Amino acid sequence: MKQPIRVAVTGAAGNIGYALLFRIASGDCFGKDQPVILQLLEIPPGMKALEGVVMELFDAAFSLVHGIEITDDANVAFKDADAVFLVGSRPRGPGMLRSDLIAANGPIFVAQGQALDAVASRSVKVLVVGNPCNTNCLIALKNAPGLDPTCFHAMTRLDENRAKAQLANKIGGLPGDVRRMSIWGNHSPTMVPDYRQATIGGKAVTDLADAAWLDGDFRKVVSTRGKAIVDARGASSAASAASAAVDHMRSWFQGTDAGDYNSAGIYSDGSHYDVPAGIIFSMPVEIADGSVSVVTGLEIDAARREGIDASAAELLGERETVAALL
Ligand code: NAX
Repeated sequence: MKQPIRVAVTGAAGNIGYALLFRIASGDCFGKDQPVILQLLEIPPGMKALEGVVMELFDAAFSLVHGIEITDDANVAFKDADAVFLVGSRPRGPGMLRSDLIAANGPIFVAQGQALDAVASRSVKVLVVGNPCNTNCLIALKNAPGLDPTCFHAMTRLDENRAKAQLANKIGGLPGDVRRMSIWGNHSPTMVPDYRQATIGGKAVTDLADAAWLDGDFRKVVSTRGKAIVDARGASSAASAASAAVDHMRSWFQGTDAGDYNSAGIYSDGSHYDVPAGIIFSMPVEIADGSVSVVTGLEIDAARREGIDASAAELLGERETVAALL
């Protein structure tokens, strides 16, 4: 049996947390032979509910769970953590502007960035899920100067999964047959779902689906799916978000599949695809042995270029809004 790794989850009693913890505990994320110690963070009003979640984890009798700690102190939750899911934050409510959400959630990521800097493993992998996840990720990264910026990702895997499901449903086939489907930019309606290199069952998506649909409804459905779920469910995506977080962290720890890549919000150093430096921008990445590299040489046509530039402009604006927190 391997040595256990330490996995921290914030907002552990929330909707995403509830779906996520059981997937981690069952080995879906880190492997069926990888024990975990769960270090769960909540704010004081969430602690009682978290105790209930822990009772259920206990009752599920997962052999891979070698310990569970619960706390309302980030310095305890992140101590020696190898993997961290930053989920805890406020979801956007009805009528709430994106700028209101940034103002409400930004300070959380200052404190958590500082705690990661102080106590986490120096090779920690931090996935920011709480929205606005790109900018929250930037805040956490900037408040953890002792950690390499490559330790931080924002989650756009849910957008990638949504795109794969839409393509498979339209063309025929399984979502798992879709390869090389990229999401560029912000986890917001300005994201660019880029199907131009995508294949399904080895065949180019552009040969199988109508161009008007790909540039019309496909893009619209993928980029506004979060709102559609809220409208239908009365609550934001939870189980599908948890599933995407599992997929993202699994790829980060175990690598991307040969011949394929996945999307991740990473810290831009300005050297890829003319994306400005100093923002967290989703790009296609390949991962091997925990090392993440941007897929280079992809052709960007005029429509994608315009979308990428618009999403970068939005992220530069968000960075401006949180300048005092960086
Ligand atoms: P919930 O409100 O169900 O749960 C959030 C939990 O976080 C609560 O239990 C709350 O007590 C806790 N919390 C709040 N502040 C905290 C802090 N400072 N430290 C620790 N815990 C804290 O929301 P849920 O549905 O779980 O969503 C969580 C976040 O994920 C939201 O910001 C939401 O917008 C975001 N999402 C991100 C997605 C993505 O693809 N990146 C998709 C799904 C989701 O919208």
